[in-house]
Amino acid sequence: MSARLLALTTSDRPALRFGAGTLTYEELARAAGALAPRLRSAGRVAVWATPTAETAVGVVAALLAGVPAVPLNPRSGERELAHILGDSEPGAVLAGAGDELPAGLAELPRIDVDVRASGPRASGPYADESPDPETPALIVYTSGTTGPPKGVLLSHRAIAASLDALAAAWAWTDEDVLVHGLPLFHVHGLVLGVLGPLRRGGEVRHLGGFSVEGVAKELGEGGGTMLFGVPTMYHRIAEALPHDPALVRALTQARLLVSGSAALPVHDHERITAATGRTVVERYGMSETLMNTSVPVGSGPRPGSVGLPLDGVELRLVEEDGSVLPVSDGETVGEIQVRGPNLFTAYLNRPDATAAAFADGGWFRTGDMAVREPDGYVRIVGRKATDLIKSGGYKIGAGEVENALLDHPGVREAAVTGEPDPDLGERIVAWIVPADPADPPAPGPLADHVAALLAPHKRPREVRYLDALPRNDMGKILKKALREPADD
Ligand code: MCA
Ligand code: AMP
Repeated sequence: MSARLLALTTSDRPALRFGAGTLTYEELARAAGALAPRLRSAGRVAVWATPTAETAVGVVAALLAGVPAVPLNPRSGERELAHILGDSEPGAVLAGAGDELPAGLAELPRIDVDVRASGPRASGPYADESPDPETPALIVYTSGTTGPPKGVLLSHRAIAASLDALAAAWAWTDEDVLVHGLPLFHVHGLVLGVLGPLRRGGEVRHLGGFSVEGVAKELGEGGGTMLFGVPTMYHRIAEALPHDPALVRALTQARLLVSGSAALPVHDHERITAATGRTVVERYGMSETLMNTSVPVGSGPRPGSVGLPLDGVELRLVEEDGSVLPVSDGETVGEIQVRGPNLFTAYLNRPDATAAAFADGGWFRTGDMAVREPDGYVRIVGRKATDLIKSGGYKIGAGEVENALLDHPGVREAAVTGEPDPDLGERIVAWIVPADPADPPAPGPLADHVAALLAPHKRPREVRYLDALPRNDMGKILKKALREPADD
C-alpha cells in the first residue's frame, strides 16, 4: 500500500470533471496546494459538500494539510447541522465562493475554495514525506437507531487499504473514467467516487446530480468506463432502458457497472442484463468499515450476492449467542462481523458506542444478517435493527425522525417505520397520533418540518393517522403491529 493516499502528479491528464469544467492532476495539485497551508491550523475543517469541484479540491487540500475533513450535506436541516458542528468542532468551513451558507455556519470562519488557484505544487506531509497512516482523513456522519448521527473517524490507512482492495477486485486502473452522480458527503460518493479515481490516477466525471440522461451521455460518447450508483439509480436506469437505445449502448460499452449502499433487487439486475448483456457488480460496505466484499469482476452474474471478502478483510457470520457459524450452506443466517485494515478508528466523542460496536478480538459488528454460499459468496438477507431504514441508499434512524416529528406542535405521538418501495428500496412511513384529532397536521407540512430539521431525504414519504400507538405492557411501541393493518 502506498503511504500517500492520492496520486497527485504533474500530469496534464484530467483528474476531475464536474459539468463542463475539468481539472488536470497538475491543476488539482496546484489548487489544493494553494489551499492546504491555510488549513493547517484549523484542527478540523467542515466542507460544504456540494456536488462540485470545490468540494473535491477542499477535501484534497485537507488531506494534504493532514487535517480531517467533515463533509456536510448542503441540505442539512438546522438540528442536524447544529449537532454535527457541535460534535466535530471544525475550525473553519470550506465552501464555493457563490455558496450561500445557512445561519448555523455563520460563527465559523469561512474559506472559499478557488479551484483555479495556482499555488506552489502540493506540499506538506502528503507530498514530501510518508504520512502517519493513522492520521484521520475524514469524519463522516452516519445514523444509528436512536439519537443523532455519529461521526465515523476514517484514517488514511483505512481509505488507502479499501481503495486498493477494490482496485484488485475490479482491475481498476488509471485508464478508468468513473461516472457517477452520488452525493459527496458519504463514503460512497466521496471515498469511492472521488478519492478512488484520484488514488488510481484516473478520472472522475460527476454528473452534478443523478440523471439517466447524464449516465447515457457520459458513459456513451463521453467515454466513461465505470459507473457507480445506489440501487435507486439502477432501478431508474432499468425503467428507462426499454425506451432509450442510447442508454443501452452506453451501458453495453462500459467496462464495469457497480451498485452498492443497499441491495439491488434481482428484478432490476435481470432487466439490466436482459437489455444490455451486462451484469451489475454488487459490493457491500459501511461508513464504519468502508468496503468489505464485492463480486469480483469477470466472475459471471450473481444477482442477490455481495460476493467475496476483499483483500485483507476477514469476515465471519455469528449467531445471536456470539458463536461463530461453522457452515457455509447458503441457509444458516448470522450477523456479519468483519476485521481488517479497512475499519474505522472510532466514533468521534463516543467511546461507549465504539466499544459496543466491537466483539472480542477486534471484530466489528455490522448488524447486517447474511448467509454464506458453499463457494464463500455472501448473501445479505436482512438487518438486525428494524429501526434502521435504507431509503435511496441513505441510512436513516427511525428514532431521529420520530424525535423531529414529536417536536411538531400538531403531533402527540409518533412512530416511524420503513416499508418496501420499488424505487427507494424502503420509504419512510410516519404513524402519527395528532394532538388534536379534529385537526391533524397534513402530510406535506410534516414532511417539510422533518426536512428543515434533519434533511430532505429523512422526510416521511407517507403519513398514517392513528388514535393511539400500539404498545406493550412496558409502554414500548409495537412496530410490528403497525405494519400489519397496512398489509391487509
Ligand atoms: C423534496 N425536496 C425537498 C422536500 N421534498 N426539499 C426540502 N423539503 C422537502 N419537503 C427536494 C430534495 O432535496 C431534492 O432536491 C428533490 O426535492 C428530490 O428529493 P427526493 O425525492 O428525496 O430525491 P430522490 O429523487 O428520491 O433521490 C433519489 C436519489 C438519492 C438520487 C437516488 O436518494 C440519492 O442521491 N441517494 C444516494 C445516497 C448515498 O449516496 N448513500 C451512500 C451512503 P435535489 O434534486 O435538488 O437534490 S451509504 C455508504 O456510503 C456506504 C459506505 C455504502 O455501502 O455505499
Ligand atoms: P451506511 O451506514 O450508510 O454506510 O450504510 C451501510 C449499510 O448499507 C450496510 O450496513 C448495509 O446494510 C447496507 N449496504 C451497503 N451495501 C449493500 C449491498 N450491496 N447490499 C445490501 N446492503 C448493503
